[in-house]
Amino acid sequence: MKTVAKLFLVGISACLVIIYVVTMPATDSILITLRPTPEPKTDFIFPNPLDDGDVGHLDDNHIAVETKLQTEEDIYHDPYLNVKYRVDTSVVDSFNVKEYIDNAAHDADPMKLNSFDQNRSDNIGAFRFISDSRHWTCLNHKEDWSNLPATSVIMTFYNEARSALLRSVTSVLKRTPPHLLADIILVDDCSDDLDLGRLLRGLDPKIKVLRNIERQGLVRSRIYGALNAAGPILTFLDSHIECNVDWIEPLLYQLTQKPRGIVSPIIDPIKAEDLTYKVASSNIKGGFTWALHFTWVQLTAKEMEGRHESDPIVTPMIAGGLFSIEKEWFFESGGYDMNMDIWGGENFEISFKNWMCGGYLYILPCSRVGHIFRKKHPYTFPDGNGKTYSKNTKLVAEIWMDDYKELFYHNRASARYSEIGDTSPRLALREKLKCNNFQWYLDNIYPELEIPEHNDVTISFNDWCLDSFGKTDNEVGLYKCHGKGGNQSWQINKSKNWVTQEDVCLTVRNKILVMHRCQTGNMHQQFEMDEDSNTLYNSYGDICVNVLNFKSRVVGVGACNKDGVLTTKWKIAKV
Ligand code: UD2
Ligand code: MN
Repeated sequence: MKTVAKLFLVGISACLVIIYVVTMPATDSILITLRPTPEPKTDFIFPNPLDDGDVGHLDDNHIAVETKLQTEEDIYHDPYLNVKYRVDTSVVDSFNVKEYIDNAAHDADPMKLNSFDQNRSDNIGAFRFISDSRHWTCLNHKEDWSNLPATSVIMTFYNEARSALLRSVTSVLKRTPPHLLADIILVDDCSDDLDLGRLLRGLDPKIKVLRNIERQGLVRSRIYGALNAAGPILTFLDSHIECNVDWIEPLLYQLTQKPRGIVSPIIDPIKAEDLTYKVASSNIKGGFTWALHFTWVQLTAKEMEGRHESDPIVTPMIAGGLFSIEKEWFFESGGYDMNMDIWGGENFEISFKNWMCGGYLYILPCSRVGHIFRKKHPYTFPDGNGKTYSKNTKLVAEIWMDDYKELFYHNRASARYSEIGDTSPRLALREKLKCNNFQWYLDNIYPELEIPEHNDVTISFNDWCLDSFGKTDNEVGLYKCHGKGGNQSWQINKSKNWVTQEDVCLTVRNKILVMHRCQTGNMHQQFEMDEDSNTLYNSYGDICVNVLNFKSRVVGVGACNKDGVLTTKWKIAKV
């Protein structure tokens, strides 16, 4: 027993070290960037009256937990992905706020485990009053809220701080009229703390808890949640949020008016450092960069013309975490791409898909939900976060962005070499839904997005193209020109004399050519393109890029028009 316990401790410490090391260097590029939060304006009603909050009025009885061992029957087998999760059926019929919070994992540094101040979160407790951040005109709504459909709320979480998860769930219970709340599905994505989700069942009979047997990431977890949801509407929320007053009604009402689409609340930032609730502007929408990095952007002058602060915001993108959608439309439009792992990318796919395939995306300023925005991920990514983000966004680019995927590769070079598996089922979905193309989306939904000029070329000889085969440090060769760009698409950087595919450069290595990371000053990577003779000349070796053996498609370097060797005349053409 002792040895087992020791091993366990060693294991846990090793994990903590790994978590620390992996999360230390926050990769800024894959975090959501929020513009600086505007300070609350004077015309916001109830400006921050009771921000420090109270501990709520939940049942304070002692925990009476009788753990029933789960049997094989409780294990659900997902036919689609062959991944298992359990539905928690243990008896949990009461809940103790203090014990639940006190028994959470803690670290001496309160920012360490969650990337937000856990002590502060614990002190706030299960519930607090927050400022009603809506514009005052929202109170005069003219919509008929008497006949709205009920929603299921789906919250997936991985190693969430107990107090934050509890407050998220409590804010849903307290600020959603009971007849509009079908159930709350908590999906525990295999957190270390077995009781994190399970005990919350003691809060309310509407709470259902699923637990993944292996970590799946938020995409597959949300799908499991959706498959178990009873309501006709699905509302997805992160696990560190606080719903504000009347948050759900505007979302549900909009879906009764226009069922096929997605509605999001305005996401009010809760500061990670002190958990203060801030008010976000109602004049921003979701956008993105060509590296597929989510950004908030100001509404255009045209959109601001005659705009009222409570008008819906037509947005090219949703942030991704907080939104409502009809269950029927969610599944009919293909749910999520189940190939996406852990975190990231799914917000692009669901946004592009909705606009391109007959849906819409609105942000409704009269619905407000606070969310703790963090500066770095508090959790690990089994494959590393850069790699995972590249994979997920590459799936988006390959499936939804048509030729514009090249712009994505320009800006996220590493993605060119990510393995993404079979895209044909998602491409078939795009066919089936008779979706518009990406050009339509850009023209109609995001016309102000700047499209950098394409300067990609092919370099060919007798219809055989110079091809990197998508690999670094591997021999470059010839392949029949396919006209699709990709590994045959090159950029010629005249100032540095580089021939590149994003940040990898055509490089002379002995007599052959390989792709290697571009290095300023590396003479083996410098080629002059002579536009009269159409030759590629490396002055360092005084050599030219030549087809060495056309029959076996070998390319390499050799003397330039000397000693009877004929230098290859390349044809350069725009992709
Ligand atoms: C934003 C979204 C988030 C998601 C993400 C892109 C908001 C407010 N948040 O990032 O919902 O769309 O962009 O993917 O719009 N989680 C798991 N398993 C995991 C990792 C995360 O269940 O392996 C949970 C996590 O506990 C949280 C949710 O997924 O509840 C989103 O993760 P996050 O809060 O780290 O993402 P965030 O807000 O930075
Ligand atoms: Mn979040």
